[in-house]
Amino acid sequence: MSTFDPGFLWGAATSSYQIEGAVTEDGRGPSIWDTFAATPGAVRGGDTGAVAADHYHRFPGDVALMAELGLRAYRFSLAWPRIQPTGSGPANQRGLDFYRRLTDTLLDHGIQPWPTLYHWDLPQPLEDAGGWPVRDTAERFAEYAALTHEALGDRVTHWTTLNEPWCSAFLGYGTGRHAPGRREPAAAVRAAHHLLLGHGLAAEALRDSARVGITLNLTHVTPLSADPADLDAARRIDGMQNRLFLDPLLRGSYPVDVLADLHEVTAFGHVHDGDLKRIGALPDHLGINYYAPMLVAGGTTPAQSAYVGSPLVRIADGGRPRTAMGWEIDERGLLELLLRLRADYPAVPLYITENGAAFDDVMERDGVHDTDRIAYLDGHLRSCARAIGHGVPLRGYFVWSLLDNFEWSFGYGPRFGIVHVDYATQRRTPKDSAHWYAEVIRRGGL
Ligand code: PNW
Repeated sequence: MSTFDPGFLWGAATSSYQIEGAVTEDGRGPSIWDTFAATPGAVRGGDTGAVAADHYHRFPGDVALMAELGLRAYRFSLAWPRIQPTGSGPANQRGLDFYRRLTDTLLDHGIQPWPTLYHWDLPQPLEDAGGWPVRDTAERFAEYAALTHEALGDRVTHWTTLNEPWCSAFLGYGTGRHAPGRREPAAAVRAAHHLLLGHGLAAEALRDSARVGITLNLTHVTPLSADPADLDAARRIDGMQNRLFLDPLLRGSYPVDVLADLHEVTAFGHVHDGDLKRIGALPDHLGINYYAPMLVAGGTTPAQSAYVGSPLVRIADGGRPRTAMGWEIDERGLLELLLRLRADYPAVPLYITENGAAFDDVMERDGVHDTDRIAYLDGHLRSCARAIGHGVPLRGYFVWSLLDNFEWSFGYGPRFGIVHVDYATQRRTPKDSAHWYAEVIRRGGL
């Protein structure tokens, strides 16, 4: 007996800049990731998304492959600079046509399209005007959402506004490890708010005829010990990684302890009256990207980190095996996270919109024998099943990723795909995990 009900949505995920390539075709404008990847030292090996997995040209074959695997849904993102090359003004029809063809092909194969409006490829002109730290970017985002909805609304039932605003804000404007590569703590906090506001405004533009959600990268945080410094570190990291986003979205307010932690960084003067009401209109679903838990401790030497306002925290070693990203493998964190969401927040339908593991060429025998990935996915799906058994409203699961792809500042080294991509020939080969996942879907569970 499987705990997954027959309507459980089984899918796989990708994002535009990581797989499409064709960055100058059909009127696409430059995004902050084109600019960032071209900056010496920003991406390992000088890799860029200029060609990536060439999905822009190969999407019909890729969709046929999804159908062979039996996927019920495909989560992908729309490249804003294909649709509005400069980030504002009328829609570029050739850009929209690509997504019309993609969604039509998916629907022809019985696969539900799950588009995300923003997976990090901000049109460069909007960054030149200040980027997410500037309020106007949220307004531009809502306009883009409305244009896109007009063009694709007849084909799409479930929209996601943003992917992982934490990364956009704190890796993009805090540590500078992601585009646009700025290291300005106060700007990062403003960016987080304007991303949330952009979500709220976009949701208003989409909601009349569709379901609208947002995807967060959440984790389960544990203190290293019961030492007060470790407990405080755990509270802070949970605050910045989880509650800074969950609370405004699901409770309509920022967590007061996090505002206090950030007091030295910014006084939150950028939050206008009425913003939290718009942000806090409950989403129709919440997407969760989960990869690893975090074990944290209080530190003594201040360190520059993504956790703005909390320089005295450090990430401890949990002693578990790690993936090629250096992330510890522990599926118990996913179960704890899901139970915590049920306990602390209103019950909105949940979807795991990303979960998966990266290995490199050495770890994956002949590129396709990925036993470790199967073990990772199996363990995490067991956590999902247990959470459902405890009454968590989990409605679907998307593997990250369908294809090996451009892993941001790590370039093409780490491979997350259940399908291997030979970048020299663009040949796709399903790995053992793809066959295993197809069987899970066919059986409707483990
Ligand atoms: C997510 N971190 O990114 C993204 O949504 C995907 O595009 C990406 O490929 C995937 O996870 C694997 O990395 C993250 O440093 C990138 O904490 C970095 C972090 C978290 C998520």
